[in-house]
Amino acid sequence: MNTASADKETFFTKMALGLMLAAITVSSLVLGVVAVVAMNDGSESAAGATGGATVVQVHLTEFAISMVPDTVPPGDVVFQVMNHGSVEHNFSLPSLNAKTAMLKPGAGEDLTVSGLEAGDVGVLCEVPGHDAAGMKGTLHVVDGAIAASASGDSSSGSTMAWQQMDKMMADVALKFPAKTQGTGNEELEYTMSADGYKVFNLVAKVIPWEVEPGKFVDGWSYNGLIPGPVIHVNVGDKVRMVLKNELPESTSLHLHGIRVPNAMDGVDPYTQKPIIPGGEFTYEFTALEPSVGMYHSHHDAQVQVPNGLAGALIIGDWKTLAMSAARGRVKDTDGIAEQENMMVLNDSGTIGLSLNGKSFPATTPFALKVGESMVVHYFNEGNMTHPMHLHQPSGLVVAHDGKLLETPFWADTLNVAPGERWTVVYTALDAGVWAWHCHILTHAETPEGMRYMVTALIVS
Ligand SMILES: [Cu+2]
Repeated sequence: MNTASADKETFFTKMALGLMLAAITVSSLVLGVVAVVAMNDGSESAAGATGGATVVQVHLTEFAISMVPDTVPPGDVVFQVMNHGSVEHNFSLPSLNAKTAMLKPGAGEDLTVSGLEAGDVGVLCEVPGHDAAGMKGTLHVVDGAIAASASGDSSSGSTMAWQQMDKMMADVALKFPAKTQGTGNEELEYTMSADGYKVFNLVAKVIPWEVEPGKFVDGWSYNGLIPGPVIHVNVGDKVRMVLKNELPESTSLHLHGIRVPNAMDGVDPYTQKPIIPGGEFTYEFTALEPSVGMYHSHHDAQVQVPNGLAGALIIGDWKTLAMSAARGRVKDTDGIAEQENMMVLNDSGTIGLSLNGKSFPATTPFALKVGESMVVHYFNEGNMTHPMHLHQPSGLVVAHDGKLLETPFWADTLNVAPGERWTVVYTALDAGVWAWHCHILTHAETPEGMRYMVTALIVS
């Protein structure tokens, strides 16, 4: 391990321990902040403007464009563009008629734009569909903005001084868990109908959703939540889901991984007509077997699902089911998990790279005591496979797509492909704050620090 990553690991641990203290008193958080600022005192010497062009580091990934800095002074700008993704991308400023060539994964190009004037400049990737999936942004050209110079004096050869980078990373990390409006995955209450159905009411509507602190996007929600509310039912239950459409376009609802009559499969126009704006549709089925399912749109789904129209539907008591599959293999003696948690993955649309509808530092941490276990259901509602990694403890994978495995297996990093569900038992062995993130590194870190698909498990 090189020194830089070792330092970062140490720092994260310090930050996270600070976080635990912060849970006890607010004043300890303040002390923690003071301590970290003191620790990063060297940051005052971060590179500033020394004349010449401003350098902006541009990172292209699926499906995001990160620019550091994204606010520059008027004048000349050199965009150092790198494709960190796994498919071809380019970087274009359409209003200025400037763009790079199509860049293969791992390729880069410097793009110089002269005489930028104050104002906002839109940027995007020109591969069809990539801007709609999230590869767009805005460069702010502001009089008096601090420039990082192309002829900068960083001894590392990097255009961003390491002190500046460390400070940015610490600033972001210290905000975790940042409070934002709205939390997905709330349990949905039902009413009993006279004919013996558990009735769940859903309303699909577009809402402002705070995906990270201060960043509001148009979220496509069920009941104002992203992910949508969690629905729990028992084997044998008669289930009725009434969906009202308040979206600007038609929709439908598919019960992914749940055994239902064909007429309830939610695939318009085959099994039903689209639910038009203002319309309503009732889905009915009997819960025949234990399942880890998801309900999501099946109409204009490549827009509606990543924009937020997805939620978890669980049939059966998985705190017991999962632990019975893990019996004798995890150090939990009472046979019932203390928690059941949802981990909904997304990478596209207006929500973008996120865990349970939030991007770090707005993600919600999880907490266990030593000896306790949690059952985690991963759901991938995005367009890419995400290798999900919990630093410690490692997990016992007990079910795939809602079916118990004949041979559960251990994994500390688990690929979750689009549409898949994996159920994992994590038992807490050692106290501490354990990072929990997607291991496609561009889904977890940027030059400004941790972002996107990162949260933590706090073990006390
Ligand atoms: Cu990922």
